[in-house]
Amino acid sequence: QKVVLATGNAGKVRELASLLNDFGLDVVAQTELNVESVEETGLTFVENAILKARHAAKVTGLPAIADDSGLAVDVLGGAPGIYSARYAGVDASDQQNLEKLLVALKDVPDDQRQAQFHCVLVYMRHAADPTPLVCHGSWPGVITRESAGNGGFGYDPIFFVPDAGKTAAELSREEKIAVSHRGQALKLLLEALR
Ligand code: ITT
Repeated sequence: QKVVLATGNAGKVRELASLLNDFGLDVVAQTELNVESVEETGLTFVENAILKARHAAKVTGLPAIADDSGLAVDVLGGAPGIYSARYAGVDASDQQNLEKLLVALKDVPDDQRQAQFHCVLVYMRHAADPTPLVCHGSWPGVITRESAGNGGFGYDPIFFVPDAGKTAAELSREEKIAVSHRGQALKLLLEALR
């Protein structure tokens, strides 16, 4: 079954595509099908994931999977949250977003730096699917004071995982997906699709 992966984020494609293929889907990234990114006007991860999946399904005529995700920092009241990709501006790089977060938390003591990653994965059979599959995963951690590690993407270098004793960017791809927000959402999605 051919499915479009409705994301322009190469980090998400790296973490999701091969596992979806192993499951038996024939995953094509939206960039390969010239699907443009859609404006994320929703106010929740769920709404934005549905917007992205619906758009890709409409343009390609294929079933679509979308990932909307972000980092919620407790002391910031859950920010940047759904705005994680645009935290330092509309065209901000991962590095700029991460640096802005370190500055925002500059005076926050070590015991108040808890955060959670969230990931919502949506599967839509077609653009008008009235019952999309919606799966959520979350992952707790602590925001560090400086970057460590080269793996992963986004905020991974400053997301310390207490159980692992290192940042998400210091985990291998396999180690990260086994415990991450995305890995948990993916597990639920594959169970629902089975
Ligand atoms: P698409 O909408 O095309 O999928 P995007 O990068 O715009 O790509 P989002 O709107 O879902 O995706 O934004 C996700 C943000 O959360 C982005 O800043 C990521 O860097 C960050 N993020 C999500 N999952 C992450 C992870 O596993 N590790 C580090 N950062 C992550």
